[in-house]
Amino acid sequence: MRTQVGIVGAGPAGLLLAHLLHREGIDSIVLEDRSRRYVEERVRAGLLEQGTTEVLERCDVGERMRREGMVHHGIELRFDGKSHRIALTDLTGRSITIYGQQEVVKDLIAARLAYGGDIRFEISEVALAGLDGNSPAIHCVHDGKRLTIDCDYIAGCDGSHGVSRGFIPEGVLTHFERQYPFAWLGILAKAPPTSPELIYSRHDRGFALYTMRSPLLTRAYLQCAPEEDLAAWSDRRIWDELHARLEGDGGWRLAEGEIVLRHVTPMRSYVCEPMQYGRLFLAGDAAHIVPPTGAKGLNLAVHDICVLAEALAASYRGDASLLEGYSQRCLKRVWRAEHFSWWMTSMLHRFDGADRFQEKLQLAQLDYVTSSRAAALSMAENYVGLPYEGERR
Ligand code: RFL
Ligand code: PHB
Repeated sequence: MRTQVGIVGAGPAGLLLAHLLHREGIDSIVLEDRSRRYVEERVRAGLLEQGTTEVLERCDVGERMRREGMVHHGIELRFDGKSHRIALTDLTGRSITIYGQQEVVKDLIAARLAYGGDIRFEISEVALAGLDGNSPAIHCVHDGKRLTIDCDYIAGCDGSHGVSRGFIPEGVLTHFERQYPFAWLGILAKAPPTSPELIYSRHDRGFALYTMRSPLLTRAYLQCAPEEDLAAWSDRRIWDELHARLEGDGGWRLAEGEIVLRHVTPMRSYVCEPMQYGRLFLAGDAAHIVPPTGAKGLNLAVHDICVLAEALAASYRGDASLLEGYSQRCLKRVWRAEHFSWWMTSMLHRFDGADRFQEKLQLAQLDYVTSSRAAALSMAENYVGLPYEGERR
């Protein structure tokens, strides 16, 4: 088999790349190791920057998002029992949208199938070959048969546990990494959100985040230990902890409901440089991870893909310079988001063993961000997403 671009992974990165390439008349095959149902039901991110929603709308996959997405103009930071609003739109002129990542994935799969695009689910044994030559290939097994797909280029969009990056020879990549001494226990509950905006709460019992998916679904996260045993968390314990960490003096109360999903997410920062080797280009979580406190992972993946799709299209028109500069162009935004995500994480979480001095520093920073317009603006412009290169505000 032959295609122009072989894409490993049908997460948001791989699916958006296939879609943008199709609009440029470039052929691709998407290879995914999970089932369609699994990827369409995997609950993860929910917060889309305005730049991300604009990309999805421009390429005609934003219609349902426009109808069902919840546009937000501010967030609340809560500490010392009090709430402080960061007026994102007043400060930056931009907004954010709550729309589940799995909904984005469903929309992209539907768009691809509608034009007869090739996506193969439940493939296994992916191996990449010939990356440093002119005709790389993907070997894999699909429906019990061995397949070889010859390509011009390969996109490694297979996330943080993917295999693509592992086919780059030893010594080529530099890895930058930070582990955090805590994780998030995430839930999805059939409970109507009682706050119109997201609440990020720094609390002596640990960080908590209150968010949502729809007028009927609450999503929430609690800081927990990295090796936390989910079995030790009854529904009652989860709700009690959310009440304790999120409800302040103002009288606001969250609503409880049936918990339909719970999971523990480790917190990690990671970047590999460069994000390319020969004819292989890594994008999204395959190349970099951020802790979810800044809500940047999916948004970064979308930016990588916009840069990559444009560069691939230019190379088919005879200009390979954008492809050569792919990694450099992405990494500028990646490192800004790495810093912002680390900064949000450090400011809002409880660090076991931290002394009173460190706690006072966290509170001083929160006080500054919520009382100085300059500091609030700096936080807000990072949170809503800095402009894409060449874009003006
Ligand atoms: P994905 O989504 O992990 O997709 C990779 C795909 O590759 C497949 N795969 C393979 N396929 C073939 N062969 C193999 N050997 C393969 N190995 C893996 C996988 O099955 C999968 O389908 O990566 P992608 O596309 O780069 O997208 C990245 C995002 O998923 C991720 O950054 C976000 O979910 C991060 N994130 C958030 N990002 C935001 O921008 N806003 C948020 O509000 C936000 N909240 C979150 C988050 C991530 C979270 N968790 C669970 C990590 C909240 C949480 C709790
Ligand atoms: C979410 O809605 O799942 C979400 C929102 C903001 C974050 C992380 C996750 O920082």
